[in-house]
This record gives sequence, C-alpha cells and structure tokens, in this order.
Amino acid sequence: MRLLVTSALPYANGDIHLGHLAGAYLPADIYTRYHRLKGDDIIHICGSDEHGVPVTITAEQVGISPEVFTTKYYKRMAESFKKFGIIFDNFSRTSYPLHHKTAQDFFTRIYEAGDIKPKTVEQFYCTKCKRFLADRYVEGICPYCRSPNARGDQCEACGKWLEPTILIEPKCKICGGNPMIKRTKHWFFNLSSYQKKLEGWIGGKKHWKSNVIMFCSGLFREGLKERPITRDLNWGVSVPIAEAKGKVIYVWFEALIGYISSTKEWAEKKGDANLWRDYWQNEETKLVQFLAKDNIVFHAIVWPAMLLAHKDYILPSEIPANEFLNIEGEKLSTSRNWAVWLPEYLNDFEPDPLRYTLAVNNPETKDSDFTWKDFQVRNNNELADILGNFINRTFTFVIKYFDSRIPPSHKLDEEDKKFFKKIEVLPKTVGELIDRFEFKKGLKEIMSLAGEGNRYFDYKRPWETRKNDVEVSEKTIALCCSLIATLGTVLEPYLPFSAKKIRESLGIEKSVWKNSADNKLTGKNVRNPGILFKKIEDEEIEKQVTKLKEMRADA
Ligand code: B3M
Ligand code: ZN
Repeated sequence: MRLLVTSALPYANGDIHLGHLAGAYLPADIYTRYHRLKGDDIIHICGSDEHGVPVTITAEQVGISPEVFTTKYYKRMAESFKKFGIIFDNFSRTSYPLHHKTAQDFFTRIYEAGDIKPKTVEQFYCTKCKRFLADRYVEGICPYCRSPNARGDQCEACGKWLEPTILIEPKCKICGGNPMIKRTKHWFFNLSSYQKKLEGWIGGKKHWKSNVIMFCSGLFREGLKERPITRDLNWGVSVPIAEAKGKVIYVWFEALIGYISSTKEWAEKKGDANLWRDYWQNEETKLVQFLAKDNIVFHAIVWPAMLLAHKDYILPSEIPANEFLNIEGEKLSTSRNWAVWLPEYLNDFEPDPLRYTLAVNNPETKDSDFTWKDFQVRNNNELADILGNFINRTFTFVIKYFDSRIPPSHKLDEEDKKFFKKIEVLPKTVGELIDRFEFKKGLKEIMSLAGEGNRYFDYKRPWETRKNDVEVSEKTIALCCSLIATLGTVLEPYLPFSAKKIRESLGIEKSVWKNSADNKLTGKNVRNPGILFKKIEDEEIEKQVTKLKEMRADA
C-alpha cells in the first residue's frame, strides 16, 4: 500500500500551539508512525504557509519584513515539531522558488483550460493606508451570524467563508478607518462548474466523518460560486499573467499546491526528482489529509475542484478533519492569547505526557477540552500509576529474582492463555482503530490492557509463587514481559519517546507491527528503564494555570 499523508501547512506567523497539535499534526503523526511500523510505503508531507494576509498583518504589527518574520517562525515551528516527535518526511516553505514555480504552473494550466477568468470588481480600499483591504485587512459584522469582528475572508464564529464586501460596518484592520469602495480587476476560479462532480465524488465517501459531509452538503445546497483567487498585495506568488502585474495568487489557492511542491522537494532531496509522481500521479496511492474543521471548505471543496481542473493529480481519499480543542473550557484564541504554546510547554515538560493527553482527548467527533488539571491526572494516575508501574514492577522482578533474564513461559494454564490471547490481538485491534482515525479508542485499548497487566500480576502473586512454585512465577513474569514488548510497539505511534525506552530496556532495536505477540523473549536481558513517567506536582500545574491567565491579561 502506498500512502501520501499531509498535514495542513501552518501559517508562519506564530508558534505552534496545542490546538494545532490536536487538530492535525498529532493524529497525522500517529497514523504515519503506525503505517511505517507495518512496513507500508508512506510519507508525511508538510511545510509552512508563508504568504497571505495572516502573515503580512502580523509582520506589520511587529514591524518586521515578512521575509525575516516567516524565517523566524519557520525555524521555530520546525524545531518544536521535531522536539515533540512529529516526524515529517519534508517540511518545506511556500516562499521557496520551487513552490512559486509549481503554483504558477498550476495556475497557468487551469487558466489556459478556461477555468480561471478575469472580472472587474468592487473592493474595499483604505485611503489612509493607501491600499486595497484584502481578506483580514478588513473586519466587520458577519452578515450571517451577526457576530462582530468577522474577518474579510471568514467568520470565525460561524465558520462561513466570506467575501469582504458583504461585511456590515466594515473597518480597516490597521487604522480602524472606514474604507471606500474602489474598482479593481481580479481573476476568478470557476468553482461552480465543479459542483456536480464534487457532489458525486463526496457522495461516494459514505464513511467520511460527518463534520466534513455536513459542511459540504450545506455548501452544495447554497450552490458553489466562482471565487476570486487573486489579491492586491505585494507579498506572495505573483499571478503568472502579464495583465495581472502587481497582484498575487490568493494564499489558500497556492498554499494547497504547497503539498505538491513539498513532495517535489522531498523527491529532489532523495536524489530522484521524479519520485513525487508515484505519490501524486498514481491512482493506487491513497492521499490522506489531516486538518482541523476550519479548513474543511478548502480541502474538501476548493482543493478537489482544483485537482479536477488540473487533471494530472489524484484526489484525496480521506479528509479526517478534527473539531477544535478548547483550553480550560474556553475557545482557544491566539489574538486574545488564550493558548498553550508548544515551545513553552517543552521548556517545562517531556513530550509524551502531552501527546498522551491530547490523543486520549482528541477532538475527533466533537470539540474537546484541555485543562492542566486533566493533564496532571492523566500523567500521574494513568501514565505513571498504570503504565509506568506495570513496567517497573515487572522489570524490577526480573532483575532482582531472575538475574535480569526473562524467564521461560512453560505451560500456560487457562488464565494465562486468556491473558496471552489479549496481548496477541492488541496490535490488530489498535491498528484497525488507527486506520479508522479512532485514535482515542486505540490508546484506550492499550491502556486498558496495561491496567489488566497490573491486575494479572496482582492476582498471580509471583512474589509468593517464586518461593513455592517457581515455574508459575516464571511464566507470570514471562507473560508480563510479552505484554511490555507488545506495548513497546503499539505505544510507539502515540508515545514514541517512552516506547523507545521500553524497547531499549528489552534490547529490541526496531519494532515491527505484527499481529502476534512476541514469545521469543526467554533468556533476553532486561535493563531497568528508570522512571518512565515522573509525577507532576500540584505547584507545577498551578504555575501553568496562572501563566495562562496572566498571558491573556497582557494581551
Ligand atoms: N495555513 C490555515 C491554518 O494554518 C492554513 C492551512 C493551509 S493548508 C494548505 O489553519
Ligand atoms: Zn486603514
């Protein structure tokens, strides 16, 4: 099986926060790591989205050029992803020349095919700032839900995709002034003519998440309209039409093409410049695109229409869009600084406890909530007390009583067999859940068997049988070691850092995801992995909550 996995390209206008991780990157990483362990041909592609108003507005606010600004955040994002264990086969930048060329060629191809046409339109223009107010440069009241501060491109409150000129009481985002209307020429993508095809295509995706299906059917009901895909801005990919001098391609239109350019860059780095074609131009490849719900319209409607218009590429097979992650019961907001930022988290804690908390609380079908208290409880009561404890007591036993060597499992009794069966089927159960994007459930299966491991250990009382029936104590411990070896594999997509420690303590170099338990452990040497999960104290948690509240006050 060949799989092409993408995660939404984060805007290079700030650090990565927990909402990003829960929405796209962590699920994508779990999915990719799992398939890689299974031996599938899979690549995970991403990059930073460096153009458009989200970038220029923030760069302007801090008074830095967009080049310097995006370079800073590209580096910071790449670094914190890496530290958090999110593996990309390539993490590119949309400011790279390869992307500009790929995006322009794409544009030209569908322009020549007649799917992009010019039109003179009326746009908001700020006389004080002397510029057209593209997208987020204008704010106003949303005509659909009436919430204030809707941005020119999208209303965050109701999720509607907007055209700036329909905003009520529009204001220039920079100077607050009332904009005037001015005529300008723009190029429109003929989205409406793809409605039938898209409806048929999505109609065939019965197993897709309901958030994606519902969102799309809502748009189909309203009817797709042609959309302007050029902007009057001086930062971005230039429109490859002589007449459009000084205009750039709308950031969303070119950022989506960034998935292709990043794959091309990956192929070049691999030393086979055509390798990307196996992924993008081979009908046997499954394209799986991870994103959060605010990006659904672009990935499930605009992007497939673009791909259909271009004709040379495959369409997405899966769009497992996640809902939102709230923070301490409130909507995450970067403008109000109500967020937990990854670089700051990593200064204070290890990656795995957060990977665990976010995975077990993943907003798969509805919004979920991150609280520091829950993070502490999950770490202390689940990771440390259940998982860490099971591994620690088993290994301590092996080291102390069996000279650090895993004992033989002898002849299993009925109970042992039942327990062993559960260990054997765990990889299959978890794998199927991951494949269905049910990451939470997969992790819960793993943790529940770790809990059962503890109960099995208690029930079998190896510390007693060791004295009167050593074979029984040996097989109890042997089965516990089998479970630990299996945990070292099935935990790797979720908790890669801890899984590595577990495998290393068993001398297993590389794990392979197979649908059977490891029973060739007898005689293997065990090393104590040390404390896998440190308990987190109340004070540390209080500090985080205070910091969160103070940051908002400052904003
Ligand atoms: N940069 C939006 C976001 O970061 C946008 C995704 C682009 S994916 C091609 O939420
Ligand atoms: Zn202005």
